Amino acid sequence: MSDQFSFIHAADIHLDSALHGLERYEGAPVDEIRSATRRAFDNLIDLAIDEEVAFVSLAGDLYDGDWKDYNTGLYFVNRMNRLHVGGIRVFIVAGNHDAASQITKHLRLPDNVTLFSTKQPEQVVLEDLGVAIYGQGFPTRAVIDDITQAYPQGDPHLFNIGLLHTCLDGKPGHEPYAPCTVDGLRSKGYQYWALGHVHKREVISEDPWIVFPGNIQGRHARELDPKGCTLVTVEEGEVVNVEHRDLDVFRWSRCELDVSSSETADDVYEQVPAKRIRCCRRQARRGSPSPARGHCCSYSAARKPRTLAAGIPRLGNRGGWCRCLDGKGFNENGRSDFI
Ligand SMILES: [Mn+2]
Repeated sequence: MSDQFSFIHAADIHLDSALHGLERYEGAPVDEIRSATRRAFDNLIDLAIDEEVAFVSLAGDLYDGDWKDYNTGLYFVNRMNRLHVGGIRVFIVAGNHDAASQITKHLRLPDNVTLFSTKQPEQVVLEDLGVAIYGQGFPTRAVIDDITQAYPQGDPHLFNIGLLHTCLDGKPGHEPYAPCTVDGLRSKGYQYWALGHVHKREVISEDPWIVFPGNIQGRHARELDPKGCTLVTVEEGEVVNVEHRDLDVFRWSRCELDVSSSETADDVYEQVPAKRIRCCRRQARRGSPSPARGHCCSYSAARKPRTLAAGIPRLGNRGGWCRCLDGKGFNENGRSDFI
């Protein structure tokens, strides 16, 4: 058994997903927005190689549904080959969005990639690391059963990882797919549950570790704040470090504006820069550009807009870009099935 290794846990990649509600605005950096999920995924590949992780686990929703064309698949295979060259294995379970993809089923992946069965849970043992990984993908878009009941018990001599796309015990705003319970997960005797489906990062438990890493790129104004993956370090069969690493290339943050003295949308607009910059500074993380040169290119015509969502693209000296929403908040163009 290897004394120490690390792995990446990511989920909800939604490759080539549109960033909803942005492209139609004049002045929006359309090309940057369109490629955001790929560039965030490139950051994940770079991180895996830089950190020399042993493997990458992807807990579902690799794609955003059926591809518009084959380029999405070719792109993904190309990046898997990069990991192959780096000696990094990849373990994937299909999520509800992947189940909708027909072309995916015919994709030839390099042999460093394991796509778990959608029929029953499978176990893969990595002898060199002393690791067992268990997973089952979604055969159809809506899985309503607790599929973890059929997951095997963990091997007490190995470091056990469960890979699962699930709503857990129900999260507001998320489709109730593959429900399960924390107690049910605990009962398996695994050391780490690598979950996907919920787009907001959350550590559910530390003993054992049960983690939603969130998605790697916010796709609309309801997917706020830094997005990325979880980097896990294991030593002598125990988790010794769990940290979030940002991967996003375009970020949403939320700023509250006092519009009590604003009569028109233009009045609100005038407030935006200073407020937005303060907010963005709070949000700023390594690698984020200063948003000071940004401009607000569009806002709703509501009389009393109360909410501003600022997208902070990493566009170097081209600055930031943001969008205002009306007082109804983040319901504009909402899709109930986006996750
Ligand atoms: Mn998802």
